[in-house]
Amino acid sequence: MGVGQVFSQRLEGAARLIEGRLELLMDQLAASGTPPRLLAAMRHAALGGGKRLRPFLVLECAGLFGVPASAALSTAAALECVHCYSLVHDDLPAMDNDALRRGQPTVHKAFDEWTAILAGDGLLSAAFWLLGGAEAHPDPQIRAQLVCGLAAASGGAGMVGGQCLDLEADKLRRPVAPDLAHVERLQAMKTGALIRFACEAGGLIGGATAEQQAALKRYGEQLGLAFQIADDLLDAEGDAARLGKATRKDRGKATIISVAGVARAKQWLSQLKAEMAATLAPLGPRAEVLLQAAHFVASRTA
Ligand code: GRG
Repeated sequence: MGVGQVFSQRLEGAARLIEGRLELLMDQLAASGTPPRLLAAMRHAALGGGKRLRPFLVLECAGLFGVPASAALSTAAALECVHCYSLVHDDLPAMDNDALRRGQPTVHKAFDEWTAILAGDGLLSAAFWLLGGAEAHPDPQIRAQLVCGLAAASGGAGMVGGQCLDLEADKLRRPVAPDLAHVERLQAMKTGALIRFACEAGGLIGGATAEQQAALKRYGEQLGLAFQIADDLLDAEGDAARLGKATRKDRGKATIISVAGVARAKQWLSQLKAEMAATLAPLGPRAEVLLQAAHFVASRTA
């Protein structure tokens, strides 16, 4: 079997596992009294497709240290809950105002705005419920580190802050200077922080040494940047039907493409792939699938 096939199988396997855990989560939420309308909207957001890249990274990075997928599944599901909540809120009319996500109507289109806001809130809370529970890790100190790490990655100095920087230029008609450092910082917060944390979380669960943890963090940062460059290229050049969401949404925005141009962005992606290979080398042959993930992210078409 080719290495690329190994990666595809592992990504599909991770998606199946994570979807099983998310199904169970929905059952747990139903049993604990979540109103049916809210639950239906949360299911629409969390179980309506998606590549499941972030949970895959948690499972693979924990797997580097011999951790079975079952022992990293709660953390992986928590991260996916945060990601799905961010997509629901990002799609709202007050933010990006999108009608299509993962090839389906966005949550506020399938339900309505107030339900979509609450579904996002419910998913964010569910993430921390998952991480705080004993199933996430037997050691409460590790659980506390996972909780704090996800809060930091998703909060004001992470994803939410990045979203704010992105929107304020647009909504407050405050055009930002086309400055690569600004765009890189914004993207590292908005998209990069969760991807980086997925890798770090795997290391935390697996008991990585400080050096191994630093390598996972570095890889996560490089992968997050590659993901964003690829996302910008897809917005500029991709096909909406294949992507299952609108394209050409970035026109007029400060993005890596608008600042650096398509040719330089593509060159940067190749450079990042080489850098990720060097970052992963000390983690040994088990990290080969993570390198394949880097190639997948850099050359993805959906
Ligand atoms: C609303 C707090 C808040 C944050 C929103 C993640 C995000 C921040 C906005 C999403 C807008 C967007 C398209 C960002 C570009 C990168 C990105 C997160 C793409 C979607 O992630 P994928 O490709 O999606 O992993 P799937 O559907 O595969 O899970």
